[in-house]
Amino acid sequence: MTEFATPPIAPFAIRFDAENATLSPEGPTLVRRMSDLEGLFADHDAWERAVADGDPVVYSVQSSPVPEADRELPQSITTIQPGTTAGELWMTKGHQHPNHQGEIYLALSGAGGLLMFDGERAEWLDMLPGTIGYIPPGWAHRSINVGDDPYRFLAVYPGGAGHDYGWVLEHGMGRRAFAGADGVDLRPFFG
Ligand code: M6P
Ligand code: ZN
Repeated sequence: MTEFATPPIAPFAIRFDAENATLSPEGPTLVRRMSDLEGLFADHDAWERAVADGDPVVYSVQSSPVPEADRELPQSITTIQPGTTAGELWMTKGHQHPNHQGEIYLALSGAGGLLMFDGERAEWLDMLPGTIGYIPPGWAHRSINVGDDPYRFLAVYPGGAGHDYGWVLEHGMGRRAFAGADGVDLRPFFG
């Protein structure tokens, strides 16, 4: 048997309920409201008004009980509500993995986009149910709801990957996604 400094958890089954987009047994659930997204929307005044006007839930992340620890492989289901703030589509905070590890997303329902940025290049993937979006090492990633219904996706990532949110605040995400007349309108991040 392999020896580990920190013993991994024992094998177990996780039930994925596709209709309700839940994992059971359940791990922690994270809820992010508008007030948790300071500095992320281009229009700061509009963000402030949205916080004052009910501080809506923008997205939630339900995890399985697999811990975020080295060598483990946690999963989570993220649900982003439909909406815009001064035209900018509702989105996750977005993060970089400090050790530049990869990650995969599987779109479950609704219509989304996966925006990735490596500091120079920006890439956009349309995420419709059944699409696996591959996030290569070194690409910061943000998910966006581009439709009128909640957008849900399953994420699987290395437990030691971490979440560097400061990287996104410092470098941006290359593009911003706005609701356009014919779908998503991708604009330069700064300016
Ligand atoms: C996915 C995974 C999680 C992440 C979540 C929300 O479920 O990538 O690790 O936490 O999306 O994204 P963020 O952390 O950028 O708010
Ligand atoms: Zn990640």
